Amino acid sequence: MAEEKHTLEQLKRDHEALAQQIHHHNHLYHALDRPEITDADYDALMRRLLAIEEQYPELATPDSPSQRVGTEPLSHFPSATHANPMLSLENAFNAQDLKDFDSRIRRFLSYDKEIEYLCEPKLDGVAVALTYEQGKLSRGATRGDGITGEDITQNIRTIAAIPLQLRGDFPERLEVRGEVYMELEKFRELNRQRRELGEQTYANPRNLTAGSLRQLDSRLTASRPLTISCYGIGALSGQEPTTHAKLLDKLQDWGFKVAHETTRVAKNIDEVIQHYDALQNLRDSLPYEIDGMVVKVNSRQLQLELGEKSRTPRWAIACKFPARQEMTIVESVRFQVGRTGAVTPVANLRPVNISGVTVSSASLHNWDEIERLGVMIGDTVVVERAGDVIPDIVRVVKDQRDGSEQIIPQPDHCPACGSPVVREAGEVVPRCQGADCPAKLREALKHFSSRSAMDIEGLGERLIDQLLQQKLVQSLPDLYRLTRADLFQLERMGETLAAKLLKAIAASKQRALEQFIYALGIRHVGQHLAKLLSRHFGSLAALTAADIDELLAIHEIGPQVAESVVSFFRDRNTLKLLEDFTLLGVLPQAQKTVAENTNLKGKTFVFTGALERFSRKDGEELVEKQGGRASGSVSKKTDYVVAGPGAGSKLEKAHKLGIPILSEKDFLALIEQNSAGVTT
Ligand code: I6G
Repeated sequence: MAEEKHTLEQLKRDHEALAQQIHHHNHLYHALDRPEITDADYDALMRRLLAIEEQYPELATPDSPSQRVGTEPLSHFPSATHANPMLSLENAFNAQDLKDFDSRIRRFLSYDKEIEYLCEPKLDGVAVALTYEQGKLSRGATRGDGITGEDITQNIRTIAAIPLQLRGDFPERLEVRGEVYMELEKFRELNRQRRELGEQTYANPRNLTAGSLRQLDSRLTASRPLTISCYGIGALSGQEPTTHAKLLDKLQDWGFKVAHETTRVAKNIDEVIQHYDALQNLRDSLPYEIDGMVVKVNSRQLQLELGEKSRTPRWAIACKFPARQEMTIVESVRFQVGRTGAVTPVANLRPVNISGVTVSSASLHNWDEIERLGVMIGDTVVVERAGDVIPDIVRVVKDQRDGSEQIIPQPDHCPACGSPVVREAGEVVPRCQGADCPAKLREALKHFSSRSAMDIEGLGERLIDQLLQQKLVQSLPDLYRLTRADLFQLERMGETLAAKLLKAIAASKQRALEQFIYALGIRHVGQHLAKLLSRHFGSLAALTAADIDELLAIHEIGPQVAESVVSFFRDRNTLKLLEDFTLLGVLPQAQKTVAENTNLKGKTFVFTGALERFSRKDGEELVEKQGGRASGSVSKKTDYVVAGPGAGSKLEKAHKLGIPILSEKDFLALIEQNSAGVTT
């Protein structure tokens, strides 16, 4: 009994230490953008924490970093009344509006000195209010109508940049306000993956953020790369900072992410106008979408004197940027074939300049979207640049029609290989059925060599096109058959470049299993699920052999993904592909768990009874791989006994000594949690 208590106390301490470490690294990575450890080391810390919580679920408290992964779905969101209303902002559109704002303020205050302002970017996201009690996140709510929003705490907890526990000398009670958003690069990557899969792409990062926050299943929210920028408070116990700039510094000290890099103090309204122009020039190079600049009186004292009107503070204004929309004409429509054969329509536009960028094509997404817009060839349309690299058609200007417009046809043959295309029930796009479609192969190669997949440096679109033209590559494994002599046939290919490319191709043979799974381009399996599958199965062989039930048993995997994975690995072409890869030495590496980072480290295991699910030797090997010890006899030093049917005296002795007894299943679960991804 004493031993068991000792183990529990120790695990609690380990858990606390791990949670603190994870919170710390989370903060460095997500709030400060200054990581100090690798992703793999971070994952290892998380796995150790999860393994402890698996054994002692009571340790999975709401402020545990494990809560970032989401929990059971809700039936609805409870309503959440704000302690103080979440106000909106008045709008300004130009320098004159800003000057008028300054004059109004000075008149109201009868102030003849210059007013200092703080200029902040207005991120295009979703406003939330985060409540902290005794430093712990207790509620996350949407703005709603400003008085009452929705309680989305479960979803808020999944956002890594939102602290679950405050740092430093935080106040007893605090309500922070901020904008949840998605970085453009993350948004584009998601859309790129969806486009390849022939799935409906998202219109802009804001809509995707709003949709992600409104998921009743927080596990889905957890899979979306959301982040936050905090800009104010709704309530604060204790002393308030004297300026808004100091408040932002405080927020950062307490662990929140603030948009420091684009926030400026302005001595007077003329400087505000300069910042507005400068920020507008920066707009296209920022990693997130902004739709304006928020100007606030910096002094908290003056803010209090100015107070608020019915729904807006007098001391702040949002100076909007012009919408990035223009009108142009759809001249024709072309069809693109993706990696999975999805045929998607793209509008060729009469070139138009939208805030400094010439736009000559727009995504039409699919035929549902064409129908929704009612767009035809020859139509005048409003086009918007809104986050995605490919602009969107917002609407058709129907009163510009003269009757010459033509319906956009749905192709019945693949524009690349001429094979029939079929649109299956429930699908929004038709797909090319050709097994040897060059367009599919081109896209598959692009995907396979991309950074998140096999990361083959130097193998870009241009080179892929050359390799295909010369018929040097006719399948994915062909990449690993390329020789120097082959490459020399290509235009502008010298000794150095060829050597570099061959080296990069060879290096990719050892990529992580999760990258390889992603690179295979299994339908519905993006980076996140590839990682999950890699962790769960640990080897390609195990994944290939998995059946639907095994896949469905994995948290986050539903019938659509399970069926897609099974049918992919049952396909004869896939088996041939995998065989070729193996013969060519492409041996993806499951992530090795560092023995130091497991909670089996230093623990002694005894196996007894008839083991049915693995041999004793395998069990002992697993323990040793994780830094533990296997022993043949039970003593006070034994930490766990793994008992199968028919266990006798060893089990009895373990009971007497109060040693935890694990079934084979418990043991496997412990190993699974602990070693997700260990090569066995
Ligand atoms: O909706 C908002 C976005 C950004 C804001 C805001 C903001 O500051 C950067 N600030 C205030 C004071 C309010 N709404 C009410």
